[in-house]
Amino acid sequence: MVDISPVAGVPWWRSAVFYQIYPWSFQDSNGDGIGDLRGIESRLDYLAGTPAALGVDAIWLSPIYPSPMKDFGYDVSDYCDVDSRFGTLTDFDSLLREAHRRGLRIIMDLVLNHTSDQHPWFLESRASRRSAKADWYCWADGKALFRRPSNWNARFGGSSWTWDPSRRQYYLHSFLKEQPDLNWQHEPVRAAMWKVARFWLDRGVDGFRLDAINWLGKDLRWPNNPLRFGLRGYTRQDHRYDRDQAAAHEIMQELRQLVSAYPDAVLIGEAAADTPGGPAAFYGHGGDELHLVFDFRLLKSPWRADRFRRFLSEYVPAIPKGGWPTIVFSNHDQPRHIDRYGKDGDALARARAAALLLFTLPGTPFLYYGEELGMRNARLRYGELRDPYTKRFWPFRPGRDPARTPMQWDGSAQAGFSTGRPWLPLTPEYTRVNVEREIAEPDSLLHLYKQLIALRRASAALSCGDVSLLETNAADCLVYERSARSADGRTERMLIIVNFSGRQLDVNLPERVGQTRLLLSTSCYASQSGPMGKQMRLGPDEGRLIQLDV
Ligand code: TEU
Ligand code: CA
Repeated sequence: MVDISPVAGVPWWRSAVFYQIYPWSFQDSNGDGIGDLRGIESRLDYLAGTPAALGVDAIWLSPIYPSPMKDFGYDVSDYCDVDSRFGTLTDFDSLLREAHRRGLRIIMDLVLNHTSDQHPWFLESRASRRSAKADWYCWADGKALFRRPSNWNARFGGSSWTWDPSRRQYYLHSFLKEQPDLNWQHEPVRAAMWKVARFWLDRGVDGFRLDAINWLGKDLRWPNNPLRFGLRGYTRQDHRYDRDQAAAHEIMQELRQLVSAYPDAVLIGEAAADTPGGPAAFYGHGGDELHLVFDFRLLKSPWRADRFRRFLSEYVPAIPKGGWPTIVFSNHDQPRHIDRYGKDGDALARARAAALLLFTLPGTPFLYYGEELGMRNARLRYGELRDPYTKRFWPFRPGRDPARTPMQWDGSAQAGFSTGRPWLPLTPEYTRVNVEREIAEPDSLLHLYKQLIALRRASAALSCGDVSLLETNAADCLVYERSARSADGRTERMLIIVNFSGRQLDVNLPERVGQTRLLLSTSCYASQSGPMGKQMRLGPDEGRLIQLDV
């Protein structure tokens, strides 16, 4: 058994289900084709607080701050306000109040590594080498005439250095050139950003998702990155010096200290999957950094039992004591998992089995809006694209716009998202794949999500129990047990079996599993729930949730 959590006194974010809202795309309230805060507020009943609701516990809002939107909000020009496209601070307070009234928490997205080039801090910093904010960003002289300070490449293509004619120096940008990197070794930068964190915590938000934290530590002497084999600029170098330096951990420790004054606030970090030590490094030692860290190795994995097995046998045990895993299959940066898993098989069957994994693997699940419906990646023409990263690598990389299309509420024009023309097109499936339709269909993916969330909520074993991996005869099946001792001293045990193959499989369970009772099958064709034996036949891509010792 991997002991990963005490059952009693579990902090809310360990047993919670998070729902990521991409503000551009959830609900438009004023017909301009762009989602907004009033729109989100009008849809809260869908998420929580009523018996019909999905039943999630917290919303992660991708950035809503004023922004030139070069990176759709991840280029912030004012950290303490709301972009006028999305509404006002008053709208935000109202949204937070209404969410809290339903027992729904809200966490903000905090972009620490960089600001927009239109942020007043950068405007001042770039104005002159003698300005009060001269050292707030990463400025450097060229190595020689017309030579950049280093060979560093930006995540979104091209060099990380751009020449600024007014300062006659280069500035560093790890992403777009409109996203200059802050200098975190400069104390006033930290003080300013911690003031931002307090601004939102004092307003009542429940924590932060921290953007791109492994970029915070870099070598300010700008040594060249060693080269390696790769297909394009960014992967052709080993990012030894432009990210992943130890300084990021100090910064996280400082933030954790600050947040400890707000006992219920959660810190969730986004670190690239290939950061040294893996994402687990950001839990710190003895719980002195982040509460949760995204693990993108599942987010990038195909539909294969061995990959998910590795999650249980390697990734989870690597998490230091006091840490807790996250389960995330989709987000705003990657193609939706229904298409990733379904590439060479039955997409819907796999999305259903994946839902079982999402809510029963040990860790805090993160849903990306619309995945509960089975929303697909949109096939967009070049002229329809909005995201500069997607445009730059189109059509060679799938990019991000295909997973950012408007939420599909119903079968009417614009899917109930807007009365105007949406900022990105709807997926063509929306007349079939939408909330209204799936509420009416008992076998829908939406109902399965709801059912699983409810089962998870009622079960200490599923929400925060221990986990152990079971070996069986079937390598294409993942079999694991979750267990927890309840207050009356009884042990609750749940068995999860997922068939990752597109074929029927016979699985022999070890004798020691005891009595079994089927609680749920992800297959629409499966037989009724009830008692079952040690040998079972699973349908293609079928997942089962089984109660033990009943
Ligand atoms: O992403 C950081 C990150 O790791 C990206 O390189 C990601 O892999 C990329 O989007 C390719 O799919 C965060 C945000 O999630 C992303 O939306 C922002 O664009 C980026 O930071 C810059 O703020
Ligand atoms: Ca709007």
